[in-house]
Amino acid sequence: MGCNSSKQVQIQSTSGGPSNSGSSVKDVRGDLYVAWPSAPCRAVLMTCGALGIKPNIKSLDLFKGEHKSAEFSAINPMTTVPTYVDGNFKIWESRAIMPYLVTMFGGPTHPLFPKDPKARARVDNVLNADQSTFYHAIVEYARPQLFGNKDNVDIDEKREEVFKALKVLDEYYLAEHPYVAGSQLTIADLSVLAGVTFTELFDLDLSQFKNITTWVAKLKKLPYYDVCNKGLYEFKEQLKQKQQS
Ligand SMILES: N[C@@H](CCC(=O)N[C@@H](CS)C(=O)NCC(=O)O)C(=O)O
Repeated sequence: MGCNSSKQVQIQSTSGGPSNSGSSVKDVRGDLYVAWPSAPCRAVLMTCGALGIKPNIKSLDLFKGEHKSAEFSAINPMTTVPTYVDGNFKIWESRAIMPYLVTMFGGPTHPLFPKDPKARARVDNVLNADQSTFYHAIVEYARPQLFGNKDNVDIDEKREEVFKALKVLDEYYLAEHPYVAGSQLTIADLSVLAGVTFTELFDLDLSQFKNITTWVAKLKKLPYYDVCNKGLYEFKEQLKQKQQS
């Protein structure tokens, strides 16, 4: 998501996040920088929700260029969210943050990121496939629609690429077992779920993918889903209002 601005912005801590799910949640160390609609950020927020933890959430508005501030650039030179900071320890890339949070706060054998080498390899397989294929196709489809230059892009072609990627998810990963990496919920599900739900901004019809739609419906019942994904639906509403005005 590109949004350039050299504006200096004071980063604020915000309320909200996984603690609003109603279940008991433990405050944990570290600052988690997020933009609420962002898929990788929602994946990390859902990981916090699944672990029942709440770091200090710091919210950035990418459309106001808050991630380009001197303060945030000094933390993460790539100026991307999510970013997690605990003292001198700074980490970005959602698929690195999620395993870190699980092992740090859930322990080395937590089922969200299983310790068994084969089970872990399957989770890593999906996380990497998400980065390179599933979410990649979704971002390529979404970006021109959100940030302009739509005229130079064949959106139908981009949509077909999304369908091609999701067909593999549907006919291989989710045909074999109820969760993307096996019989249990893992961070791979949360990562892929955040990307797949991003397509809701465009009302993309995924009904041809029966396994995906069943899996999405099941995961949307997770007790922390609503609070961790509210930013997506608020953003969708803003886009709708913009289109109508
Ligand atoms: N692969 C990264 C992607 C991070 C990313 O690109 N985040 C977007 C928000 S969805 C962002 O920070 N964009 C700001 C920019 O590119 O300037 C991850 O999974 O964390």
